[in-house]
Amino acid sequence: TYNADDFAYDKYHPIEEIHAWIDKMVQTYPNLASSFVVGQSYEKRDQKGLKISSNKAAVKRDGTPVNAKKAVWWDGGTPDNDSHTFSQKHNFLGIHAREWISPATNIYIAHALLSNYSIDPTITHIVDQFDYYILPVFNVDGYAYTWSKDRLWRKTRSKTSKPNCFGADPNRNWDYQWCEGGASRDPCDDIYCGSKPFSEVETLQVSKFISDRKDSIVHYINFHSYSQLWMTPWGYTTKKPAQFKLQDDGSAQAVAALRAVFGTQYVHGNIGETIYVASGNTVDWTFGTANITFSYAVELRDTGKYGFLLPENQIIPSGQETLAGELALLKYIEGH
Ligand code: ING
Ligand code: ZN
Repeated sequence: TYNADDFAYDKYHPIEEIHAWIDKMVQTYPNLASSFVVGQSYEKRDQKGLKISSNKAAVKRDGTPVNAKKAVWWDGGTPDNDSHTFSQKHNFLGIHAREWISPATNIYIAHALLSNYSIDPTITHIVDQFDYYILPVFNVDGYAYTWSKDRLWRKTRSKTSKPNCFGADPNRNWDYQWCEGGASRDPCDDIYCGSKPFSEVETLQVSKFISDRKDSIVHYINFHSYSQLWMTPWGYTTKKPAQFKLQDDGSAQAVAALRAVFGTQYVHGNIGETIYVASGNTVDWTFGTANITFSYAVELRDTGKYGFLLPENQIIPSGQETLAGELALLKYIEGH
């Protein structure tokens, strides 16, 4: 019944359609696209992603070849697709899987890279320069649940020690300064850190996938919504790492390019000071443990008017401006 030929980039899609879209990209762009499965979720859905890789060798600006091609990872809400937790510093309630603009933006950007390769010189160059691992929906069970039962669900869907409370926050479950500030030990909370680091199969599997490739991955982005922020470690503390300026200068490039498209304003800075302290998060681990210097957490549109329920007519504009921001950041990373 569902035909991926007709994929509507200006609509939100359930998980089955997103996975069918990945297959369609592989069929349509066989020289560039392949799919990968990180593993199965708690409820046995695939954590399925799209890899974009051209056959051309990466070259430096002076034309000399780069020995081993570096890679980039993007995902839609570590957990989910979310955007929510302003519960600590701001008083919004947040639930990741509800952040539907994150997968939609990943899909828009991936399709832009594939469909403009060999047409647009900037995109052709940046696709030749890096391999891309894109996991549009990280928290597949939570995302499915936002379609079937509770539009504002954030967490995974695993059983906990409390019979009526389900799931852990996939952005508090990572094994780096786990369950310190800005995380909860109560399974009923939205920022529940889980029973132990990587208690959730979804975070464990992504961490292994990344560890296996950590020497090649130079850039990681974890998309959330909402608040319009472009952030870097640390999240577990308000302190900044020694490489903060190197990281945040990339955010500044991204935010300026993003704003030039429609005037949308993003704020950039370290997670702990820009949004709130949140320990056990994804990018603290990708930076602190996997040593991926260019690790970013981005909160997409908007600033609260619609929040998680961002209207579909903002999907393409959000995709266009975020693509511009990301292309500027990739160019910056390429030069460093
Ligand atoms: N916001 C993020 C959250 O998990 C965040 C903010 C991002 C914290 C990255 C730490 C690291 O609370 C949403 N909306 O989920
Ligand atoms: Zn989120």
